[in-house]
Amino acid sequence: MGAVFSVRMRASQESMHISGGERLAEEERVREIAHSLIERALTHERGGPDSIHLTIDKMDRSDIQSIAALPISTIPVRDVHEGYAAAQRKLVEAGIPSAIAAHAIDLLKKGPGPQGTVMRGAVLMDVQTGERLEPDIARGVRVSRFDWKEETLRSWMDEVSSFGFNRSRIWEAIALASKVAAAPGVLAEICWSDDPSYVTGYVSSPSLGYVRIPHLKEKGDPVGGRIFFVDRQQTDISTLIHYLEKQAVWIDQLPENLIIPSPQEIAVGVIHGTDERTGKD
Ligand code: WAQ
Ligand code: MG
Repeated sequence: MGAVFSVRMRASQESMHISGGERLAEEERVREIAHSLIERALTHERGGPDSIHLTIDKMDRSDIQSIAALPISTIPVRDVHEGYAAAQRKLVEAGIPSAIAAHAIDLLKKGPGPQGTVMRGAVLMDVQTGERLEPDIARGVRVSRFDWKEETLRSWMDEVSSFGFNRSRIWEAIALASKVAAAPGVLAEICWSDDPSYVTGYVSSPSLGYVRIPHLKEKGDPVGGRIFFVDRQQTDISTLIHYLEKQAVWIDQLPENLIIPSPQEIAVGVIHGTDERTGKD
């Protein structure tokens, strides 16, 4: 067996975040994956980059943790008002105090970076106080060194393709959310894209799984981000950041019920937006 490498890309324009990507690659796939990330950086709808960073690090195979993917469900909302209400409800179900959940949704709406900008990484929010715990509030904490095992992704694709979920944007987000949900001390996550054309977001947690919400912003809005809700009684911040940034994680198991559907949900389950992640975002 060859080596495993972490392949990471970030692209920016006048130090503003444009796009990024994180993968784990078996040695023979490093070139192909690096190529697809560079293609993404050069063709992103947020704009042309003036700087692209590609970082490739060899990993120690025996240090890679294994986890299962979160199961998917979709809440059938018709517009952003229903979308925010659904996100709020799900965060409360995941144990986030109502006021903190509302504060988090407001923060993503206005842009979590300084002066309403987008961040390259995520906000860490204290679930007790709503305080921000990430060391750099312009950058945030970037989750890295995670990916699907190739054969696990292939079986996942086979099972979800009839729902239209077999798209790179979705499997990348599920991989990230699964790593985050497995972090000690993280109770839940909320996310929507900063890509102007992509309006579906999600709330996730170990008990909820990955809950898609088809409208969390209006089309054309270039603001988005991620917030991880942290219980400081369960973890210290530097241990958590080390796990999120440095601990390599394979998604190599599927959950028992991969999709948690309702007939109503299946009807709207075929997703808004048509992009494929490779190359485009
Ligand atoms: N670690 C931490 N934060 C990140 C990371 C990362 N690896 N990647 C992105 N972010 C943050 C960053 O602030 C971005 O501005 C923001 O998230 C949005 O990133 O249909 O496409 O890659 O089920 O634009 C979710 C719904 C799509 C998919 C999310 O996010 C579906 C998406 P994007
Ligand atoms: Mg984006």
